[in-house]
Amino acid sequence: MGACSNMNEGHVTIAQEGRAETRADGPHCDFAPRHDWTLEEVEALFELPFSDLLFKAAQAHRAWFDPNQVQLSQLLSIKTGGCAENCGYCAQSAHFETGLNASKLMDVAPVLEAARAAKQQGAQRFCMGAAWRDLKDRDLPRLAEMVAEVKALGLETCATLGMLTRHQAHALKEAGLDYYNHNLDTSPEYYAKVVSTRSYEDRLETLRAVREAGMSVCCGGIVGMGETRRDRAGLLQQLANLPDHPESVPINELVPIPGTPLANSKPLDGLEFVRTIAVARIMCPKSMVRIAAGREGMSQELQALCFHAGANSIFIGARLLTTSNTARDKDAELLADLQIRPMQMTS
Ligand code: SAM
Ligand code: DTB
Ligand code: SF4
Repeated sequence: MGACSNMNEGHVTIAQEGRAETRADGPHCDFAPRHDWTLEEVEALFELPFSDLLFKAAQAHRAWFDPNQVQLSQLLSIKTGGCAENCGYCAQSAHFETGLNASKLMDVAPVLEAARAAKQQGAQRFCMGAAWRDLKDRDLPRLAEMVAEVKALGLETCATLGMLTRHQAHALKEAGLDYYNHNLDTSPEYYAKVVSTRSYEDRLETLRAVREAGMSVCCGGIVGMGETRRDRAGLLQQLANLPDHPESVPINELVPIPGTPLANSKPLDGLEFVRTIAVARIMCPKSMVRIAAGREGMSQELQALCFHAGANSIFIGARLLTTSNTARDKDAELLADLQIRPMQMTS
């Protein structure tokens, strides 16, 4: 990563895993990141013939990454359920009867135990998720200790704790937090149909605080919530037109949770999921594009298409936050079949 290999001047040669590659950066790169996408342009990408779309996405992928490498993250729910927000997809909202047992913020020791196990299973990044509307200052000391100790294990650190103030973002960065996950979830137009206890602008404000504190951003969305293709295009337009592209873009497919308003949403067509991945790759060419929630329900062939369309990150481990994930040995088998290797991390 770091320089685009698809241009004609200003070449630099980098050695990667014993392979010399000619790569270059600069204004002439065909797949240079852009921040001025119109909705019509994004919709036009979605409407390309499938093979043309995948070819373009694969080119964008190869311009910035080794296409045979994948980044591996593992989640842990460090504070489950009882959340004050009413996100219509979420098992953890206190507004819906989902049968989930709420729990308090975990102590540092069991979190570290889970992080060690995740590292042993091959995780490169450990993501700590809390079902909070916003972070309370009283929880900061424990979180800071948690983050510092997870980082000391040699893992990248990520957290998703709801809305943050500027000083909280700085404190987390100080503690060693590398990434903050905060999703825009869908288009600005569809957002109010999914959640009414916070606004799109609230989300953008936290993303600004995270950036200002110097952390990397993990920001994506959910598909399969009954939104239109135009909404999916609108989400990707918002993500790509941020001042800086999120370093990680998780694309979640809705995991239907009985008891939530979206429990009976019509499942998204698999090929439309692949198209969404491909468009995300083209629009955010330097980002890690993650097949996030919903992967357990996808065939090996569908996942292979997603990788071909430019996905280069997954969640590993038996659990996401409250729902199950593909078994580790099944993932190991898939990656071996596709000859995709874990990415070499630089930090
Ligand atoms: N409370 C924090 C927040 O909302 O930012 C962090 C946790 S929240 C569970 C993180 C993300 O997980 C959501 O923004 C959403 O994109 C995704 N998510 C939650 N429930 C999901 C579900 N049932 N299916 C797919 N994705 C889901
Ligand atoms: C993200 O985009 N997806 C993850 C992570 N960021 C926090 C969460 C997925 C949750 C899936 C439903 C559950 O397990 O509760
Ligand atoms: Fe709370 Fe996050 Fe779930 Fe929304 S998505 S209900 S904020 S835990």
